Amino acid sequence: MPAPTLDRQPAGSPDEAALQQQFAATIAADRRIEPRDWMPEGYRKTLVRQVAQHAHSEIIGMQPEGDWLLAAPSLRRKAVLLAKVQDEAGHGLYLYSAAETLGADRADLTDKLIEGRQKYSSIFNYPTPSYADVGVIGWLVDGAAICNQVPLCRSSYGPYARAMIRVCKEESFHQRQGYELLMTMMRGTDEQRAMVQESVDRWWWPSLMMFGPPDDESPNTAQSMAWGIKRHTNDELRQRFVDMTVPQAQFLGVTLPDPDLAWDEESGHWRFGAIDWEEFKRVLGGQGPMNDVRIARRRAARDDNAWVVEAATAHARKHEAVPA
Ligand code: FAQ
Repeated sequence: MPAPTLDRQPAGSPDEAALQQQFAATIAADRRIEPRDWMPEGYRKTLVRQVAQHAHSEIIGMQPEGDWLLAAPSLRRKAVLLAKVQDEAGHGLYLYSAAETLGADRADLTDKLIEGRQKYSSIFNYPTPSYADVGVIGWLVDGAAICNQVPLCRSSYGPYARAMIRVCKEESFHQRQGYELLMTMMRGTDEQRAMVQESVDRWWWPSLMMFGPPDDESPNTAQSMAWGIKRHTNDELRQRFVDMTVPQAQFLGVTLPDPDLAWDEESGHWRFGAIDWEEFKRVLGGQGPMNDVRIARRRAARDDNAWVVEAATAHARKHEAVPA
């Protein structure tokens, strides 16, 4: 794919002020910015940061559930899980491709992830010791991802917004398969019901942290919203997720581990207790239960498979060199 022409302006092009004005008008009219369009460097950098973090999350996010592929309890469950984990690889590919339209290099982004210079979602630093975790990840983690990502289908950057449409369709399917798995377990034995509850107890609070820091501690939200990259604040989406999920928990028959969870008639929202932001900071700082394992595996995948990339690249070059 040719590199975008962000910095190259054709001779006789309007000066930067006019380009800036055109960009602002496109955003104000809620139209899309495309790779060929001029964009401020800050806009491009913010998108590369967010899209790369998102892509890394999808790829690292294959690991927690991937751990259950060989131990799924039936062929059907194994096939479903395999399809889901493959979908996550696909989401990573769409997102790395979107980042490439901004001039980023995928191999470079991967290096930055492995060196700790780019982030991935905090949620994937928690372990999956129980098979119920597969269902709870589908229900809560994919559920949170949907809340966060459906508005991104209207993001101002065209390739990101379009990638999100397909990602969201697949995430909805993931969420339903997780919920179906949990419903099946809840109809099973007391031991199975206890497994589901124990898993919900571990994943509930980390799922709320997925939406990012509270609005008054989120350095990027205001600018990202002004640029139409984000459409809602972190707290707005977190509240939307809680409101959506509480009735689902009631229907499932599990208790969410928050004694302060209460319906607020006046606002029409579920009020919830204080999130442990110190834990969030620890996980972001590399001190989560699984940070080291996740990055070590990603590093091994990059290094052990380098020969495949080399071979595929050599093959592609050979074909490029042969005239059609
Ligand atoms: N984890 O100023 P803000 C999925 C960072 S995909 C780690 O609020 P922003 C699918 C943030 O980057 C899940 N870091 O930042 C799946 C920033 O650091 P920086 C991923 C976090 O960007 C399901 C700093 O904190 N989804 O689950 C987190 O405006 C099941 C300050 O934060 C996306 O990436 C966090 N939770 O808002 C796969 C969606 N939160 O970069 C497998 C797209 C914040 O300045 C299985 N991203 N940080 O050093 C977004 O919507 C936004 O980037 C937010 C953060 C909302 C995540």
